[in-house]
Amino acid sequence: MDYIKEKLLKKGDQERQIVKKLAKEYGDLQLDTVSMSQVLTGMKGVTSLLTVTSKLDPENGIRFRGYSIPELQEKLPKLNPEGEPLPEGLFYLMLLDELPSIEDVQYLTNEWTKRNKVPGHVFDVINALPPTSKPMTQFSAGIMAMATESLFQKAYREGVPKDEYWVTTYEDVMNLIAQLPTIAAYIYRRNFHGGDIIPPDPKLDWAANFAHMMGYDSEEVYRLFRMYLFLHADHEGGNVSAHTTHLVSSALSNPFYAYAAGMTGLAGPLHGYANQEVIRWIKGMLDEIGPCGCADEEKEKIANYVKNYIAEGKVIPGFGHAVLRVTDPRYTAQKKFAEKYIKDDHLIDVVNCMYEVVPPVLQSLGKVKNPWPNVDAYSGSLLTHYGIDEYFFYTVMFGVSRALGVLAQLVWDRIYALPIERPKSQTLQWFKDQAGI
Ligand code: FCX
Repeated sequence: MDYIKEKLLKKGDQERQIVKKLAKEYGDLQLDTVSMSQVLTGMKGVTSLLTVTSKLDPENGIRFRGYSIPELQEKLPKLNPEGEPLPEGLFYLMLLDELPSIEDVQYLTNEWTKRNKVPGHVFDVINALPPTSKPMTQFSAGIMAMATESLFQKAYREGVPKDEYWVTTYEDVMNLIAQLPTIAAYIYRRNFHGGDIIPPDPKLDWAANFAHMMGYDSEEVYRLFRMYLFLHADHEGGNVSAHTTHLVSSALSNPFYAYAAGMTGLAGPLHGYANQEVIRWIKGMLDEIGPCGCADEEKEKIANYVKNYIAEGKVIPGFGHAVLRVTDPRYTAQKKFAEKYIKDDHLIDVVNCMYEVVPPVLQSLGKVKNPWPNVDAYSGSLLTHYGIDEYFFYTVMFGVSRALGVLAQLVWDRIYALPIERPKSQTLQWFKDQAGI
């Protein structure tokens, strides 16, 4: 048994007992109350999920197992002191609740390299779709096709005891994460580089290899990918991609089905699709108002464009959040990356200018709870700077990163032996009755 599994076994046994005890002995403890408004506006703030990998604070942003982004930029292993942390380290932390050493991170890099061979039929499934189909359609289909390899599904059919479900879940999760960059890069090269596929380089770490297979081989791009795949990995349990993965897996669907379902949720414009929408939106704006800096009259032009766009009933991608009430620390981390590595980039200047223009416009509407930029406002401009300007692909990259968090959590869902999820729904008549109308 590998040492990560041994650690999981030890820690998992203890925590499983705690979860069982809480459910049995404290089952009647009231944790929250639910208002009419919460139910009818997306259940925001209703405590109803157990997620151990990360927790989102509205004022301070995400903490992974208690650590903020700046703390992890300090503490997680890097390949060079001034570089970005390796996403392998974040996965280790989310999975084991322990800061990894560089050896732990290298173990994961090697393990994912060993497991990264994608079955041929997955590419056949992707190839069966027209190249014009959206990258997220191809990505989800590819993940579904990988389910033929699910060890959890096989073990379940063979009647393995419930307490051991997590063992094959862990194997599926490790295989999935190992193979996702290859699948994603395949879709990228198929769609945008005439199918000229680049094989993985066993000498590279997980993120750098992804960049390499997409065709980008500079140290700065490797660093960008390490940061990108670190920042998008998890945002506690209630967001659409995490919650969907968790919900589907609660029916004991295999990890491939569960994660594919999460990815179809990520593909929504209010969630991960905003990652690509931002660049499409900015390009549309620049086509209309022309190239612009951030002088007062240019700010006014941007503000008018924003106001007109909202007046058409549309949202400004990259701004707002269901939980956050401040500028997303993931935005700030990317801005710092730009300041460190990039000089004179028009698109990045426009993104920076939007930070000054958009929030006051959103505030003036009087209904937007968070006018500040989120993670998606910055990422596309960084990728575009390095030549990755096929913005229709960005959500696939987000998806590769999101696997780290939602799949680490899935292992814990199985360790805790969480049951099938089944909240109560009511009819409109019932809601009217509650209100007495
Ligand atoms: N532009 C214009 N209007 C906005 C807005 C924005 N960026 N953000 C919120 N609003 C509007 C909402 O549409 C809603 O209007 P309505 O009452 O007429 O329907 C009102 O403000 C209240 O919404 P609010 O409670 O502030 O926000 P929600 O929790 O409902 O939604 C999201 C949060 C993120 C979906 C919303 O801010 C939005 O649509 N943002 C743009 C898309 C985006 O960037 N999504 C990515 C978010 C995130 F990073 C992720 O999950 O990946």
